[in-house]
Amino acid sequence: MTFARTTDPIVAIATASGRGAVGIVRVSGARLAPLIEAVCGRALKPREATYLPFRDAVGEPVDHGLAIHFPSPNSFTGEDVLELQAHGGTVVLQLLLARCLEAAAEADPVTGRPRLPGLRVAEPGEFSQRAFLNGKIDLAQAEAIADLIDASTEAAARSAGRSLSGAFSREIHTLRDALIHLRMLVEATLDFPEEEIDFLQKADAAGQLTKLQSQLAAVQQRARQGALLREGIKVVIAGQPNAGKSSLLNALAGAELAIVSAVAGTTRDVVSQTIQIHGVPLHVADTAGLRDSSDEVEQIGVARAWGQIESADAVLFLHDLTRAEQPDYAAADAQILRGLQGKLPASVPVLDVWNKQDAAPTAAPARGIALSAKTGLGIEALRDQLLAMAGWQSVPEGVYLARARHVQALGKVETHLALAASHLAAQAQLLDLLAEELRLAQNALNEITGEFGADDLLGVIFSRFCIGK
Ligand SMILES: Nc1nc2c(ncn2[C@@H]2O[C@H](COP(=O)(O)OP(=O)(O)OP(=O)(O)O)[C@@H](O)[C@H]2O)c(=O)[nH]1
Ligand SMILES: [Mg+2]
Repeated sequence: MTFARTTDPIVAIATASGRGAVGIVRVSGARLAPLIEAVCGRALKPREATYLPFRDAVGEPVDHGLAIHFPSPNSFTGEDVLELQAHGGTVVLQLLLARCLEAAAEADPVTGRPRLPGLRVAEPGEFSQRAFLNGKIDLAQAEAIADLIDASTEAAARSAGRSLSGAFSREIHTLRDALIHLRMLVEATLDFPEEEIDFLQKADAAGQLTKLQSQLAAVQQRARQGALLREGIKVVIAGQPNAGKSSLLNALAGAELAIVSAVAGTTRDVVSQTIQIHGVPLHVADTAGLRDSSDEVEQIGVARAWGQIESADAVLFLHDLTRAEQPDYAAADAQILRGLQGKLPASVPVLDVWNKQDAAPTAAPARGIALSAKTGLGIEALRDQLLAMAGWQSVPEGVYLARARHVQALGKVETHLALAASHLAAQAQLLDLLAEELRLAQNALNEITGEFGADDLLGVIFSRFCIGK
């Protein structure tokens, strides 16, 4: 969708496709009264549900249901909105949608002009886009709507709800207000250069900036947690054949997803499953055992395993404790470790997991954790470790769902504030540069709530919405 600030009236089926008890057709635009008259056969009281037949062109009922009129500006989009709640069949809703389009084009008996000129089917996200453009919600809230719909865990849904209610936006506004205050101070000083040092010192500009930085750090932490809830991380289980990788995936998932057998080289294809730990989605991939093989299919499996490892956010390097002390086993593990170190950036954690503790006579080596995929011993400890590897910390005040975009923008603010601090601390107090960094910091903050921003950015965000939202 290209981002156009059109005000054409729009219509869409707002509920999911398929069969359901109730389905909703939603219309938004200016002055819907003539359309309402045609489809509902009467005027509607504002914000009151009325049970009536929806009428076709000759007045025959298409369906019976509830009609609600939300006159502008007290509606989701800020425009006039009509909601028709009909029976939730695909055909019924399509008929109703078609009827709205048809009625819009019909000549109004009073004016002789179309009842609702230009009514068209909405683009994905266009209702939310209008809500944003009409100041009903800010950009972070609009994104939270999509995130709430897409949420795959309860924790994600709760934090999306928190963002939607404006908790995240309020924190951004608090930061912005503090930043504006500081900017005014600096800009004022620029106008009276002879007093500059004294003035900024008296107002404790440095103290204000430090406080702003620590407030930002707190918001960044919660936003990072929110992004984690939304996106999760990818965990790859790797190791030699027979180490128990498939058994571990099954133990983590609590289901027999991957084939387990005593035959080395059982797993060929990657088997992936998303599990939740405290609401954080972890996308866990079981891979083929890593070894040189002359079997063509196994070779492909091993190549796929390395492909998975390269895209991992964290790796569980599995070892068989019952064989760990055998020299050739240790040598093969050492070779795999070199491979891991060669392919993974330093930021990707690799956890050594010593499996088959139930059957192992020896104590586990000091690094990593020991467990038994078979008995479940140590699996809870692994879950906690996985959360820590994902960077999860439970934060006291609750997380709001954030996106990678928000985390990036906050990172930009951080950079500009750090530069501002260095200009302020410099002997000569580089006030012009200081002012500029503060301005850039504020721009980055505004990107989050969309108080201003490039139109193409808005287009990208809203086009990922579903139609009718
Ligand atoms: N005693 C014991 N046996 C285990 C444990 N975990 C796995 N095994 C056994 O080890 C063998 C290999 O297990 P898998 O889970 O198939 O191992 P894998 O690493 O997926 O093997 P490949 O797919 O061939 O690479 C099976 O016979 C399992 O029953 C464990 O914790 N304790
Ligand atoms: Mg396997």
